[in-house]
Amino acid sequence: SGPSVAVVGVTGAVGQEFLSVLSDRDFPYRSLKLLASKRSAGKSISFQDRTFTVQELTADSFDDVDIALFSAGGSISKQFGPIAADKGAIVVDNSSAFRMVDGVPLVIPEVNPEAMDGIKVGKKKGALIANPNCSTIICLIAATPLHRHAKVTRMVVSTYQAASGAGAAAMHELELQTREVLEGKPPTCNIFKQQYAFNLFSHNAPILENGYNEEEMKMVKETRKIWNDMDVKVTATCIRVPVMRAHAESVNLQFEKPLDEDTAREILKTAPGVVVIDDRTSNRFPTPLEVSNKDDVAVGRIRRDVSQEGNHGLDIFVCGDQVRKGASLNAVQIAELLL
Ligand code: 11C
Repeated sequence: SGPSVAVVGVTGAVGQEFLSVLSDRDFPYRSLKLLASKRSAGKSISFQDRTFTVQELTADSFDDVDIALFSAGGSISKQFGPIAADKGAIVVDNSSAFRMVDGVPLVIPEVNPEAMDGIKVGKKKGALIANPNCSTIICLIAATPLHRHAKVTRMVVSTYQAASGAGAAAMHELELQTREVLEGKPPTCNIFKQQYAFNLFSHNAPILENGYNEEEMKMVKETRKIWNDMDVKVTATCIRVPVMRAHAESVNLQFEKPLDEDTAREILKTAPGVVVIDDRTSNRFPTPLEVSNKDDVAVGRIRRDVSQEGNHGLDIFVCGDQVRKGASLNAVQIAELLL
């Protein structure tokens, strides 16, 4: 019993993690279709004691599919997402293709599940639901409980983003370059146009006319949509760091109402999807390694912003697994809400 599920882009880093998360969470399904490009069609994938053959993604792939989890890039989503939805599938799309489209819910289950009210498997009605950008998810998992308490008026984010955000090939390139540099060889630069190992650089997303890159503007626009607050001021600087699979973010928050750091810490301790690691005595705070392969987003360095009057500002430091909560876990949690 359960819905019939399709995974689109199953051979990618997020696609593979979709399978792990479905299994870890015992997601109920009646049937499972693994879809990818022609290049990967025919490959065998073992999953839950069965061997599946990867099928080529075509317009006919979605007959009788209830839930389609997409992570094959924006252009595949644009091409096949609407086809799947027309055929009655509920598409949970991990790309940026539909996030800012009016009427497409942009959902973090712990934050705004109400945005997808009325969309359910069994209604025989397809839909598109967008998974936010990983940096936005990881930031808002921590910032939202504080926002609910004291209303964020301005948020300043600086990110330290892992290789996984640019896909499995970028993770491979980081590993390869690290070896090459240690061996005194010139680093192979295929995915990024500059040395990544032992370095960091501005996020590789295209730079826009206002000087921000697309990744930064995603944080601005997606936060407004998810919080349903067009007035919240958000600015971001996004940086790629040589870390494998978890993003870190420094988040400065300005509040309408006062919120002291002890109250903030208590709020975060009971917030869904959050674990607080904030031990000043032993200088133990969240790290990307510690949250890798974990579901929860870790929050620490919780402190009053001394540049602001009274208790109207806080600084926090957040780490979350980009492949998991930043992408696949969030999408599977959305799928769970559809049942
Ligand atoms: C990164 N967030 O870490 C990006 C990748 O809009 O889904 C994912 C881009 C997106 O590089």
